[in-house]
Amino acid sequence: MCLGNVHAANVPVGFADRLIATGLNSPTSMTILPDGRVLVVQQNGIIRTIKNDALLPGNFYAVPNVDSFSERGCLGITADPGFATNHYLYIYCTVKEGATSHNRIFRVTESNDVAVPGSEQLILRLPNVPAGVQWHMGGALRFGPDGKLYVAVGGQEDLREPVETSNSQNLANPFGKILRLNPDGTVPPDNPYINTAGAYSYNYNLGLRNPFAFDIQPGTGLMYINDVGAGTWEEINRGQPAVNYGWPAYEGDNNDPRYTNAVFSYSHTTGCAITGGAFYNPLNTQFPASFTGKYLFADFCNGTIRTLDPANPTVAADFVSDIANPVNLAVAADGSVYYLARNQNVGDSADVGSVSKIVFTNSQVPRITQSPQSRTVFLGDPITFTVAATDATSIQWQRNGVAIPGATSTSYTIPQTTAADNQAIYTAVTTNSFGTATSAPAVLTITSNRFPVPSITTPAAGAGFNAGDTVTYSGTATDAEDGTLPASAFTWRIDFMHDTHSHPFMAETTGQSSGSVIVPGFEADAPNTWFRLYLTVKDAAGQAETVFRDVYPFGQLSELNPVGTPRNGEGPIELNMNNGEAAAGDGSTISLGRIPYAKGIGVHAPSDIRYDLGGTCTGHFLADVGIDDIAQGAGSVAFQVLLDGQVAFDSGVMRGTDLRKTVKLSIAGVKELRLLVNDGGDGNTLDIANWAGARVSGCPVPTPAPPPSTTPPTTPSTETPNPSPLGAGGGGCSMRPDGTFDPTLPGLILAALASVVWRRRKSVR
Ligand SMILES: [Ca+2]
Ligand SMILES: [Ca+2]
Ligand SMILES: [Ca+2]
Repeated sequence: MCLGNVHAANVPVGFADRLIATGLNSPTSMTILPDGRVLVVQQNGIIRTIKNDALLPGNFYAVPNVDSFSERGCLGITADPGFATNHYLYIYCTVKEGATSHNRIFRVTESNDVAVPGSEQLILRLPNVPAGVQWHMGGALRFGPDGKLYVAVGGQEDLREPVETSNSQNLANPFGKILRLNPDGTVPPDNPYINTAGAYSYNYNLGLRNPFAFDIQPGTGLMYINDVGAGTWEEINRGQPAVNYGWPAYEGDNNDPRYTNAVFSYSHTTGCAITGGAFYNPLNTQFPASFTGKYLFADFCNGTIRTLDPANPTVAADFVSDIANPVNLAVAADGSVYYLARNQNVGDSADVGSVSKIVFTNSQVPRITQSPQSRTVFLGDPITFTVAATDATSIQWQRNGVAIPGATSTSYTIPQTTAADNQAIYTAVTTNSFGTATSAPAVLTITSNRFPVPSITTPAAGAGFNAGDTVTYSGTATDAEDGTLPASAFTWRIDFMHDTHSHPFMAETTGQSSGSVIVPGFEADAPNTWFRLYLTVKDAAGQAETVFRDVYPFGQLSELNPVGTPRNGEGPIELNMNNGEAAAGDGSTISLGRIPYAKGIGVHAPSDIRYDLGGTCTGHFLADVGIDDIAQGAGSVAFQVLLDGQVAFDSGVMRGTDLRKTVKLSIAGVKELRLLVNDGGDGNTLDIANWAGARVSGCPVPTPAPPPSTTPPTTPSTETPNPSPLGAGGGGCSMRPDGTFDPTLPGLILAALASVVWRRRKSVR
């Protein structure tokens, strides 16, 4: 198991980030008790106790019959305001009941750091999760100053339904709402919709998509709700009774008087999923006074905690960065701030969740932002340790506590390891005029056991899929000591990827060298989506190696032959790269708002491309459009999509500084797809435009187009060590791409949070 890759977050001068607990399996939420104990909820229903900042062995509670498929599971916890005397805790979980599942709020009673056996009391059972829905469960719980229990419930729809039929706009159900209930589960008689015919009587407001977190400010009762967006905007909404926040009519601000705008929202150029939220109003203030009363919120994708001032919520201030997938925040009574991180860019285990806390030390010694990692290497191979620190004026590496002469830079390399290096401990001591800070120790393990060599056979590199397909995966593994490894050595996992984050699709499956999985009867409703298949093999000595393969949906435009010769403003159009300059194949990875796209069409205005779809497709044309980041904010273009000669999409003038726009058009029965880009009316300097992630869905499997002059960027072979942070694991945690791999892709993020929408394809299954 690989637990080592938690690194310190980047905190401001005077603060410190302290790792409290590791090895948590997909944690989702936590609550801090008045005495400082922390209860951490895992998605699988296991709840753990942290006491005196140490993770206790054993469970606080194991919730029975939890359904933790995809985003379902245990998602929220809060303590009763009278916890000191009644010891009540309220928990939100998806629970199986026969063939159906539903979310429920229940209560357990704590005693001696565990839940009293048999103390579980059902508070409120929500209606069944609609059949097949896997995302947007919500789950956060908080008590208000009125003594009522507030519950955030997700829309429980995977797709963006029409307003008229959406759950979030339907008062008859609890989905996409904040609920308000008495702690015993009865309905408060002053609830806002209590006299509305047909309304679900617990509803407090409506029009939310996936309110994954919210908090209520001590003293003022101000409620801020974090609503995870679909493709463009993350919102913080002020929680009020009988207010409609507008999903799915709108995402982000609008001028429609029926809906209430967020108090603060941010686009997907600065994040992708708003997660934890907490007001800084602790019993004992520890942080500087400027923090008091601020709202702290986290973003899963960009790894930040920022602060928002409720008195002036137009701009958020930076606070903490470089957290690996924060999912939850909580303020302790002593004024420190705890956060849960998933850390799942490691890629080979779900057991890598961690709890850390941020404290104010008022110290100005250097801050270690990344400690060297423990590593296992083969005898004689080189090894490099690295450290990152801020405000350090010098660095000195130590081996077993003794300074290494000349080792004074941020990295330290042993060109050829020897047996004497086994179990040596390496640290980096950083110094400035205020004092020193020493990194966490890294242990070097020297092995004469060769790493196993996994290889994915199917899907083959370049293979695609359609919704409803049965996809077979298989692989082989050899090992220098063990020979061919048996099926028991294999572990498979599949993530569904979107932009720079991912969703779990197939959980880790051990013990088979091949298997199959059915791609559900949905078609991706967003560009830049694919599946990533991981194969991890372990040799007899337990040494593991992981490889992965990306598998894209069929219908990528880069695999379709255009009709005739496309028009392009500089050189030929480019496949799976931006236009670059006039030469064929000289582009780089398509990038919009720093999001990379492995697929798509790169053009330069003016451009005109036509495709013959033959009238046989039933799905959509999907693309993200914008000027490539390579233009560094320059350029101006307008995109148009013509379907059988009719303008179906017109972006208007888009400049290099504008956000990308997502195009989704029905192409049922459409014969000709035509993609036009003009120069925006001001000439075509740096008009490097992308049809990023462009593809057509619901089409017969296309005939691949041979792209002789526009081969994709060179990909490392399966024998090449992964240069990305993915490969930075400790002993037994290295990972390499198998087949197609874009070395510019950032570390993947395993998300339990949907910010992508799928469309269920009614015609399949
Ligand atoms: Ca071996
Ligand atoms: Ca070019
Ligand atoms: Ca222009």
